[in-house]
Formats: sequence, structure tokens, C-alpha cells
Amino acid sequence: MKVSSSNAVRLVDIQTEVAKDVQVHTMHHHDGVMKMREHGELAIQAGQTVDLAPGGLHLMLLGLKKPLSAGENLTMKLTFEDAKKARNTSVVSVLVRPLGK
Ligand SMILES: [Cu+2]
Repeated sequence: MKVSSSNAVRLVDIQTEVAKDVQVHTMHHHDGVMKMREHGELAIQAGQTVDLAPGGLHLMLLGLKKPLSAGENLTMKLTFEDAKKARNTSVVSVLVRPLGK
């Protein structure tokens, strides 16, 4: 999934019906092993496109309410906030991809 914005915004909230929580994660190498950790709020600069995908920055669903299969599409509600604290919500359809692929 690619997220872009014409003005500088922060991704402050992500919601989906199928999970209790959604976090932005980042992958990093540690002693030759790929690990991930929570990235925290995602900041997008004006005109920047951020690519969210396995192997890099990705969205991680926590506390799944039902099993998901790869290839399935999920609806997510993303809330962005700009420097003036104005909020903007967009609903996106996201493709489920297998972990670690
Ligand atoms: Cu993750």
C-alpha cells in the first residue's frame, strides 16, 4: 500500500473491523535476523509517498477477531492529522499479504 499526501501529515489512527489494534512496524536486521518493531506515528512529508509493504514499513494487525487469508481485501480507516491539527479520514482497501514474504 502506498500512502501519499500533498501536505505534511501524521498518520494518527488506523482502524479495521477485523483487529483490535493496528500498528505501523518497521523491519530491521539484527545479527542477520530480520526483526520488527513498532515504528510509532507515521509522518508523511508534503508530496512524499510512503510505501507500506512486507520487508519494510508495514501495517501489523494485532488481536485478530477472525483468521485472515492472504489475498483477502480488508477495509481500513486511516486518520491523518496536519500541522494545524485538522483531521482527515480516508477509507482504503488493503490486500492481506503473508508474513515475511
Ligand atoms: Cu510487524
